[in-house]
Amino acid sequence: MSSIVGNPLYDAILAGRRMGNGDLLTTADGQAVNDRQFLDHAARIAAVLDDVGVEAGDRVAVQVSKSWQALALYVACVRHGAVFLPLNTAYTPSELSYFLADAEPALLVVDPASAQAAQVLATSATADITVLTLGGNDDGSLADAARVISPATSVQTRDEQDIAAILYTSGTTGRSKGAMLSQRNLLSNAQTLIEAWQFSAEDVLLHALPIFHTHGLFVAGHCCLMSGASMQFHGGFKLDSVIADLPDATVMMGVPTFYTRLLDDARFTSRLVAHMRLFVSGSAPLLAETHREFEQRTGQRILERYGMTETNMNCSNPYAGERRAGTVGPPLEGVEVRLSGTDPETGVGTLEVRGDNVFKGYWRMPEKTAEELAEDGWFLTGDLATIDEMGYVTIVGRGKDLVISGGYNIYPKEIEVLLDSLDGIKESAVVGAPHPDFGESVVGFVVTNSPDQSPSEEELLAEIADRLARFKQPRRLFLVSELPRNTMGKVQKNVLREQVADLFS
Ligand code: MLC
Ligand code: AMP
Repeated sequence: MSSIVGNPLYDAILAGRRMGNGDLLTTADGQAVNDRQFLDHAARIAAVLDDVGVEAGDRVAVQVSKSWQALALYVACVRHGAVFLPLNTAYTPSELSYFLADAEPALLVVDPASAQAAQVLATSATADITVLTLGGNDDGSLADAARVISPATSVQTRDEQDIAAILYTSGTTGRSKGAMLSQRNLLSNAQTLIEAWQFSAEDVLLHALPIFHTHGLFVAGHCCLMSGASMQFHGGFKLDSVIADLPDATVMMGVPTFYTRLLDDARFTSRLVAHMRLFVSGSAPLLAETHREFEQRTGQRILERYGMTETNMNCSNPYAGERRAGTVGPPLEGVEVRLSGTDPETGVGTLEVRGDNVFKGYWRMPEKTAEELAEDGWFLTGDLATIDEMGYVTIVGRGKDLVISGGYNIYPKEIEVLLDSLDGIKESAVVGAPHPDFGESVVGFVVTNSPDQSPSEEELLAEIADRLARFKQPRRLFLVSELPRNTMGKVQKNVLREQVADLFS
């Protein structure tokens, strides 16, 4: 395979910034950050990385509030050749300890408020982990060090096959897997999306997604960084701030919850978004009904696309052609798709994808990698789909036991393992129930050892509260005498899903 030397990902970011007008972003509270400031800050952080002994290929685990300095930390890692490992800010210390043990980062960066807990975890880890802090207001030890250090002058050479990031994704076994993404994976997908969605230096993207996942960091972040576009950089999705900024934006990317929340607000009108050229939705299914309501209200059709942490973006409805509600469009340029195990009656099969976008495997899990990523490059997504004669892909369900709540993936197995480990619990089953705001929400069924002395729903929820990120915690737990099983003894989750189909409506 041919390789380009230099530092392809960093070079593409630099080239992208040269195309712009010098402005990178404005924060929701009005701070303007230009390209020079941003790149200088990234070079300073790169110097700090060097100073604390981070070497090319070392992992840098980051669990910090969203800020432009946190984005600069990502770019600093790319520049320095370190492997960026972002973590959801909702993860509890017990979840964090797993990632530290598995990834063995050289550096852990956390919010100042979490410094003490992080130091305890780092001290008890087998790897030698330095802890630095970075707060949402550019406070903390990393921020202080970056302010006084001289910016790095050299850029680490990287091969495009080198790993640039590891993003953890939960799995059906309950153990999170680190998806290794190379410079090539990230760069090729960013270039494809910029072309497909016609990004230019004229664009202003309203960025309200978290930057610890593919959607906010690579899809939204790279499209702007590499095209010269600028961003309205929000700390999170706050309806009032989003509505205040929309008139000056040209593009917004979001999970379906963003769009349903906007539609629930009377201030969201066609006039408000007259200046917008593109709304993109992904990470979870967008209801065809939301798509239609959106068009009726604004006159604009949402562009739905489909991706995964392991693959970046695979399919997208066309920018110029027909955007079909309920479908995720044809494969993107350079991405191949096919179905396996197709049911001849329904045409539904398991979707497989192949292309430069597909990851290099799971960190230190060769068996798991071999199960899902074939040697010839085809990756088994676990999503069930149909493909029509025009090549449009429709995701009709999931072969994997997964709940997607507000765009966050939650694997029931992880919650079941935790519930089963509690005193007095015999077994449990966790399913997703339809939810008007989050699309799906987590609900659990629990069988206790002794019905006479069983813990209450509240007690059980309290017991898991500090061991599981809030978004993964069941919104309801039902104590039942047994779980429905088929003749093979397998829990019938479809029966449980039916029982809670109207729970949140
Ligand atoms: C927050 N909470 C959630 C939640 N987000 N619960 C379930 N599901 C979620 N997604 C909880 C909080 O803990 C809190 O609980 C309450 O909900 C409100 O908290 P909040 O901080 O006010 O959250 P809110 O602003 O409502 O957040 C909702 C959201 C956010 C939709 C804005 O979850 C979000 O930004 N989601 C985007 C996820 C994303 O980027 N996914 C991309 C993955 S990449 P309580 O009870 O304490 O009040 C990927 C690949 C691809 O999938 O294709 O893109
Ligand atoms: P993650 O593991 O967080 O990267 O989430 C990837 C999963 O999100 C995919 O395997 C799909 O199940 C789901 N997903 C992403 N985009 C869409 C979409 N547009 N429609 C339906 N499901 C989606």
